[in-house]
Amino acid sequence: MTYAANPPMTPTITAFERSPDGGKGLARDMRVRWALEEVGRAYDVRLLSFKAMKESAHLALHPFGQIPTYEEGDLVLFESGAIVLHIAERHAGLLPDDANARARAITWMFAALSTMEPPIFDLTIARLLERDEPWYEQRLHVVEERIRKRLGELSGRVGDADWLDGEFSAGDLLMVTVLLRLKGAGLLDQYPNLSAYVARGEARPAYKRAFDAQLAVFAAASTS
Ligand code: GTB
Repeated sequence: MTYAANPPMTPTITAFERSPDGGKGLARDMRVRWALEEVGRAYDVRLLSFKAMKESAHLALHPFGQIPTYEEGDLVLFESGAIVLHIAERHAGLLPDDANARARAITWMFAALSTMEPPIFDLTIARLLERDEPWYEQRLHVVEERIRKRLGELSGRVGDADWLDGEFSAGDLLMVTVLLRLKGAGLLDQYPNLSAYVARGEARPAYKRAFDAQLAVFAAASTS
C-alpha cells in the first residue's frame, strides 16, 4: 500500500457550533476528528448553527443539511462512515495492508454503522423525543432488548481480545464511537469486556485529542 507522504490540502470538517450533547463527544464529527488524529492529519473546523446547516451554502455540501462534512480541495464528502473510510484509505494506521484483513476491518465499519448503531440511536431518540408518549415504557423495553441482543452477540465475538480483529482499525474506531452513546445508560455495564473495549478506545491519545477539541468548542460556545 502506498500513501501520500505530504498530503497537499488541510481538510475542513463541519461540526455543531453548540452541540446539544453538552460536549460529551457524541455528535458524529467526533469520529472524523478521531480518525484525523489517529493518522496525524491536521484539519480545520467550520462550526455551524442549526439554521446555517439548512441553508443553501451547506446544503450544497450535504444534501440532508447535517454535520459532519469533509472538504479537501475539490473533494466534498458527507456521511461520517464514508469520511472515516476515505481518511483510512489514504493514510497508514487505520486499515491493515493485507487485503483480507483490510476487507474484514471494513466489514466491521459497516457492522458498527448498520447493525449496532440503529438500535442504539433509537434509544437516544426515544429518551430525547418520546418520553412523554403513553407508549414510552413499552418502546423503551423493545429498544433496550434489541440493543442487549446485539451487545451479547458482539461481546461473544470480542471475548478477551483487545480489538475486533487484530490491530486497532477504523472498524474499532467506529464501533467505539457507537458504543460510547450507551455510557451511563446501564446497558454496557452488563458486558465487562465491551466496557473494557470502549475504555481502551477512549484511552488512545488520538481519541483524547479529538475529544478535547470538540469539548473546547462547546466550552467556548457556553461562555459566549
Ligand atoms: N448518517 C449521518 C452520518 O453518519 O454522518 C448522520 C449525520 C447526523 O445525524 N448528523 C447530526 C445532525 O447534523 C449530528 S450527529 N443533526 C442535525 C439535523 O439533522 O438537523 C447526531 C447527534 C446529534 C445530537 C447528539 N446528542 O445531543 O447527543 C448526538 C448525535
